[in-house]
Amino acid sequence: MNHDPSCIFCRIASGQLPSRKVYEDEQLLAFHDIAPWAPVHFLIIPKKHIASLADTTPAAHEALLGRMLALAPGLAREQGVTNGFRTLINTGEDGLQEVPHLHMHVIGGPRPWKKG
Ligand code: DGP
Repeated sequence: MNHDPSCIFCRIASGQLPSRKVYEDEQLLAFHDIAPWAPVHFLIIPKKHIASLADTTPAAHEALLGRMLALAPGLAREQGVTNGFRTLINTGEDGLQEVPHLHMHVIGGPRPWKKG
């Protein structure tokens, strides 16, 4: 499924719901987290609906996953991060994933901030 109308991040990706956008291209969207843990906290998502990292395979998703990770440092720099950042992908119920659309958190900025 490319677009799941019941998925909040699909609706953000399609512009049906607003977000504070950090980056967009044909495949990916990055936007600020609604409940930031740190001075900089944004999410990088594929526009296509993929429920979680557990729903990816190397054959089908290697390039997409690589692009998500590769975008993080430049976008973090553009958001003013100069001293390091965390990247985090929660996967599934035991992985504490709340929104069932694959997303990578990018979290940084001056500490202290809670680990989440
Ligand atoms: P996770 O636990 O990894 O599934 O984190 C989901 C994150 O998504 C959480 O940090 C809050 C954020 N979030 C949830 N709903 C919205 C929304 O409608 N807009 C934005 N910008 N972020 C959201």
